Formats: sequence, structure tokens, C-alpha cells
Amino acid sequence: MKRDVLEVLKKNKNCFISGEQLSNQLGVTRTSIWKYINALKQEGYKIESIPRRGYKLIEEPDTLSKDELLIELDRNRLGDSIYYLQQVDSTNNYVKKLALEGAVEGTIVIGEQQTGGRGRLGRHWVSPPGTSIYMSMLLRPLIHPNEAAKITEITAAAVANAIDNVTGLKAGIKWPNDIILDNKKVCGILTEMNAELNNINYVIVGIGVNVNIDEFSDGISNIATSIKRVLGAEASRKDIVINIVKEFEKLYYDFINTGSLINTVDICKAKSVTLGRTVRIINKNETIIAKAIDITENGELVIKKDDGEIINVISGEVSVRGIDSYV
Ligand code: BT5
Repeated sequence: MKRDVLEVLKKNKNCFISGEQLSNQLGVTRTSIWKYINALKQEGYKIESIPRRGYKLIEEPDTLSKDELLIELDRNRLGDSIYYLQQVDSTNNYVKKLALEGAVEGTIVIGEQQTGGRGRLGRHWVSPPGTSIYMSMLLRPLIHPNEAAKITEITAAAVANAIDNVTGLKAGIKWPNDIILDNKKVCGILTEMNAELNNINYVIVGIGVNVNIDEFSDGISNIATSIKRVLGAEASRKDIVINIVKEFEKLYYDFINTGSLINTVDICKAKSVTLGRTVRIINKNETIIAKAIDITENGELVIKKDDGEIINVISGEVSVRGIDSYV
């Protein structure tokens, strides 16, 4: 019900709506309305209340709360079930727990802060409170496990589009899992899977976006950036999350329904900061230096070595000359 009150206030933002109107429209007493309004004020909403005129929503906090997201996502296939946590070790770990309890595809977990945020290969993801997005989505795709890497590319395309839609910036994609602004990493994606030989039990897509972070710790200050640093102004975390889910949903079900990744690949190619550059790829114990020349319709990176040999890379650690720690 609090969400319904919020939805009506948002539709009438900056206009008064009386307690009586609210109570008639939502079918609850005026005392209940007053309680929900107080709860919203506690959450940071600025609501003016004037006797006989009613309530006026003046300002909304940039919260990623379940109420805010569900108002926008209630007609979507993903995001029907949202968990919003003030603190969590890792949103991927939390989704894993929910997945094992039988949670449905599209379940989303969002944390305001992570105490054990993870990158690939057990690396640490810097996750300070209140300024960024830490979210994970549960998927149960009926695809072969060897196709799971495609979900990372779908996510990268969705996040890059979402950043562009909300901020007007032009985000780049460093194949396969980094989103880049001004040659630095603004978002990382961690895709994890639980599968048997021929079928997937679940996939967890974890997304970390540096939105309004001002400064980074020494360890990553030369490779990391935030939207605020590049844009010169704060961006709405909520709008970015909603956009990510909507963009992801389009590309994901397009892939699931048609079996083709082509719409995602088109975005990844157009936004690639990898193509045309020299890359260093570390795969298991082997290091290859080559030029990135294409991305196939299945999302593989095509590289050409100095001796002319052409290799299709499905996954691996990629450093791009000029973008990150590659020297
Ligand atoms: C990634 O790994 O880029 C995947 C990051 C995924 C984070 C999300 S947050 C929500 C969900 N829950 C989790 O626990 N994880 C996911 P990788 O490609 O391995 O990059 C990790 C490297 O990025 C680190 O070793 C640092 O060098 C750098 N790094 C760490 N924190 C960063 C940050 N906030 N911004 C930019 N770079 C960072």
C-alpha cells in the first residue's frame, strides 16, 4: 500500500493531493494514509503536508528501494521480485542462496553496500555505500551451458545502452565484461552459472556500476572512473537500474526466443573499445598478443596474431592497449 501512495504522489509531483482523495482512491483510512506518508518521509521523501490541502511530493531521494523500482518495473518480465538490502556481502551470493531455495527467473537483488563484492577469479570489487549500483539478477535460461558467456555480452550491451540513455554519455564496451568511460572502467559484470553437462540450473548476472563516486582508492584510481566524474554531475541510480533491466529484458528474450545474438553483437561491435586495438589475452596458462579484428555473430572475439594466425576467443582475460593496465 505504501507503494500505491508513493505512486499517486509521484503522478501528482509538486501538486497537492488531499488526504481524502488519497483515501478514496486507495480504499484505506486517512489515518493509514498519514502513516504511509510518515514512513515515506523517514525514507527521505520530501513531502509537504498542509491541513485541508493535503500532501505534496517535492523531492525524491535517489533510493534503489523495492517500492521505487516496482512502480516502474511492474509490467516487466524481469524484476517482479526485488530484494533491497542496506548491506550484503555480495549480491551474487545472495541471489545464489535464493536460487537454491527455488526463486524464479528475474529475481533481482540490490545492495546499497557490499562487504565482500567480487570480481572474476575471486578478485575484489570496491563497493562503497550509497553512491553506486550493486545488483544481481537470477536467470534460468533453457540454453546449453556453453552458451552462457553470451549472457555477459547481453548484459554489457544493456548496461552501455542504459548509461547512454540516462546520461547522454557514450559508454564503450571492453570485450567481454567491462563498460568504459574516458578509457576507464565504470562497470564490471560477473556472470556465474550452476549447470549440469547439458543444462543450466541457473545463471547469476552481477552488475557493479560506479555512479556517483567522487574518489577511488589508490589501488584502482588509475583504472576506475564513475559516471559523476565523467558527466560532471550526479546521475540517478534508480533511472540507470530501471534502464538496465528494460534494455536487458529486450536483448535477453530476443536471444532466448530466436537463438540469435545478432542484436546484442551489433551493439557490442558499435560500442567496442577493443576492436582494432592490440590486445593481450590470458587464457589458462597461455598469453597471446594479437590484434582484435572482429566479434562473431556468436559473440566470440576474433584476434589476428603477427604471424597471421586467426583465433576465435570465447572468454578470457583481455587487456587492451591504451584502456587499462596493459603497457
Ligand atoms: C569484474 O571483475 O569486473 C566484475 C565485477 C562485478 C561486480 C558486481 S557488483 C554486484 C555483483 N556482486 C558481486 O559480488 N559482484 C558483482 P574483473 O573483470 O575481475 O575486475 C575486477 C578488477 O576491477 C579488480 O581487480 C580491480 O582492479 C578493478 N576494480 C575493483 N573495484 C572496482 C570498481 N569499483 N570500479 C572499477 N574497477 C574496479
